[in-house]
Amino acid sequence: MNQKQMFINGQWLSAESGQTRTIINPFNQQVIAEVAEGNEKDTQYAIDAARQAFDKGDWRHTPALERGKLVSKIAELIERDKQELAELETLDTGKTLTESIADMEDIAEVFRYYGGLADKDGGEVIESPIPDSRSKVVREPVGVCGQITPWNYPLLQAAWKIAPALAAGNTLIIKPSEITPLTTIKVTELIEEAGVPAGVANLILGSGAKTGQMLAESHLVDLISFTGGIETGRKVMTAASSNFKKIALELGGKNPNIVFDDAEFDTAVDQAMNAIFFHSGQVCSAGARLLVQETIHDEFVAALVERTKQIKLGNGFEDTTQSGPLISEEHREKVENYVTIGINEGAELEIGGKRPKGADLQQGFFFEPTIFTNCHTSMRIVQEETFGPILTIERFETEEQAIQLANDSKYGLAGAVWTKDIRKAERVSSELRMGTVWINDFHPYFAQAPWGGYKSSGIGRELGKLGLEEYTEVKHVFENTNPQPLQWF
Ligand code: TXE
Repeated sequence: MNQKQMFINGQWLSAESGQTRTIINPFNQQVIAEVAEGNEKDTQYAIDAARQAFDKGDWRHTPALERGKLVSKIAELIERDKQELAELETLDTGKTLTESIADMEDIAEVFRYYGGLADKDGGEVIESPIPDSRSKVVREPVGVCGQITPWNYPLLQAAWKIAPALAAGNTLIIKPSEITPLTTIKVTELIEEAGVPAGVANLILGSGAKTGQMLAESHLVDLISFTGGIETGRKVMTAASSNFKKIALELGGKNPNIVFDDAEFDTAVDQAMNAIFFHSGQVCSAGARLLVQETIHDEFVAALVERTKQIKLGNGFEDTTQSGPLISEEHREKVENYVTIGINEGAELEIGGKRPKGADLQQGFFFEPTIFTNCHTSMRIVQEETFGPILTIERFETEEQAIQLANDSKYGLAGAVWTKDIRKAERVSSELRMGTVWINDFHPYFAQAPWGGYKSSGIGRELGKLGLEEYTEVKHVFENTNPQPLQWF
């Protein structure tokens, strides 16, 4: 098996230490790749390359139109290799191929969007209050960007970071999750093929504690963008304070899905399933908390349990599979532990809560879709991100109570409200302290609209115009057109 390498300063390299890491398919634990395992030395080399390319290279002076064309070219190459990329993503994460193909289409769209946006902000002329002067505001690239991505949407998360960083004229070092690096490696090949200059986009592979931590700490890095868990996010933020680098954090959520009794019942049931069980709940915006109005609670739960019994777990490459395995044994143990926590807290287990029995599922990290009722916001299982196929159901009576329960969380990434009464939907959505609110839907996101969280769900926004602005500094340039001595001193 060929070893997959890192990409630093335009060259494909093994780790300086010679170490490698074995990548496995979470569906059957088969080895799918050997990849270089970088450490602090490799990371320093990548940081130096990105620094040099930013400070001494032409990239930041390349006209934005040209940078945009290159970013759009990457979009075309991703589309060309969509099938190969999707298969790699399914091998690496276990998610269904249909989902991976949809991911690749979204990813190409993200590159295309930022390719088009690159030259659209020409700055702003300010009406100066001082006679004989000119004043303008321009946006410039931030500099060297460290980018750390997780394993649930490996290439999608990388795309949200790489595309705007390049479009804005930065140089970057991307560090994918050590357990799912394959599509990021492949897209780096496409970035090279598109003709992005050496040193501008660098890829480092290795453990978060060594490589990621160093990106967050380094004084030569100007911005760190991180998507991952809340505890790691805290470490990244602390490390980033060493030189007050700019930070962007996306730290997940525990997202409420509020269903009123006047909602379209069957659609709300169907979408509540999708909200939580899509990609086995390993989605930062998963609708893991269902809030159902008292009057329809029992009927709604019964319908959900019935539908949950029919979920087909299996190999992501088979057409009949609806949901794949969890990402790793370690993660499955975490999810399993939350079932014990929920039971001990007094939640009622309606379905699931264990590893499935099927003979074809024994080698993979599968976990049954699980539903708890009788849940309250005082429970850890309602407050903490399980990041697995665990749905907790709470009851509410009034609109005010639904809002109060939904907001009773340290997180604030996303939420949804289901009702036919649009005034009520608008009232509730304006009260929810979340970065995204869906009305009569769950999960839609796209390149044009910003994504990010309130409260402990993070800092900053990705996607949309704001996602590009995160990668820029703002400079005010003031010119005195008739300079005179002040005669003060
Ligand atoms: O993520 P980590 P883990 C949540 C989810 C999950 C939990 C832990 O609840 O169960 O996080 O998952 C890199 N300095 N999310 O442990 O550690 C690491 O190499 C710098 C939500 O797998 O956050 C990887 O590239 N970087 C989330 C990235 O951080 C470090 C998606 C994410 O890994 C580092 C995934 C360090 N000290 C998990 N330590 C979401 N927001 O969608 C690790 N890393």
